[in-house]
Amino acid sequence: YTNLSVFVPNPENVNTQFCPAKSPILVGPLSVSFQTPPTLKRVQQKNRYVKPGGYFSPRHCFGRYRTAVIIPHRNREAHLRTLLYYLHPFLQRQQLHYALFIVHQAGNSTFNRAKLLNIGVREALKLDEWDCLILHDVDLVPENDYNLYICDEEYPKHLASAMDKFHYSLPYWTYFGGVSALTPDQYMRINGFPNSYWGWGGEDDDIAMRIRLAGMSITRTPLSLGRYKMISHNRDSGNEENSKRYDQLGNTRRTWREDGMNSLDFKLISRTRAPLYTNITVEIGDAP
Ligand code: UDH
Repeated sequence: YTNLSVFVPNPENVNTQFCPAKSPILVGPLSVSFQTPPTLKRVQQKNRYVKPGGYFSPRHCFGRYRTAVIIPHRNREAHLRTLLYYLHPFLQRQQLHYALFIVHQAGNSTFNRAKLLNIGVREALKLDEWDCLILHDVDLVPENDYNLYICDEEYPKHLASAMDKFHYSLPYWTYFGGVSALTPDQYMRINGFPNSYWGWGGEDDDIAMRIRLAGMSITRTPLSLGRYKMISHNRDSGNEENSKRYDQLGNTRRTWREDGMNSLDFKLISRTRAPLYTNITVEIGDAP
């Protein structure tokens, strides 16, 4: 990790012009189906311009946007392979400079999605300058590549506005779960995500509240484009429902300034460049 930035201009790239503002190679609606998950080798073969660590730069023009996709993960290898299979080509068609970061929670303590995302942001920002941070569940596959993985300069953006499990509409008006996009500046303005939601639920509503408390609004991909298929699964062991979440949400306006990026504490076990993503394995402690 001495030479941190991978975004040097592609030496094969004779054209130093910026990519067009609108990628000409988007296809719109995609057909997504979950049968046997592909092997990593197959995903690699289909994405031969992806560099170690899951980095990509467009080959025939200079990408306008640098996007880091951060995925919280534990024990969902088959979902991860499926997501990689669909997401790499999707991002390449959007002509982004991008990289994928998998933040892997080590051990068997209670899962903590939001804390893993904070860690992913901290580590990704050490490696490169990013215009946009995409916080992405492992089991959600986008169904339309006009749903651009770039940030809105003014407000945090919710990308998974129409999931199949919610009948392709929002479950409620302030919903901010699944896949979202914040600039590093927006992320820091809300002090990142809460570290204190252990187990399933509540952290996405806390984030939505932070956005409002920091004086911003939520913007969204239109429902016609923000369509996602969820790979169906049962609730994971180690990610039981967080029964404290309603109490916690009642306190967010008092806690958000102290609980977040400025109180983030974890132990980095390893950071490695796998062929299709950067893997960050961490110990994050356990619920109090
Ligand atoms: N995650 C993991 N491993 C876990 C738990 C969560 O990787 O053990 C990550 C993964 O990225 C996942 C995200 O955290 O996409 C969110 O967790 P989730 O998928 O459990 O949450 P969601 O609300 O599903 O999507 C709730 C499961 C309800 C099952 C109902 C059965 N019909």
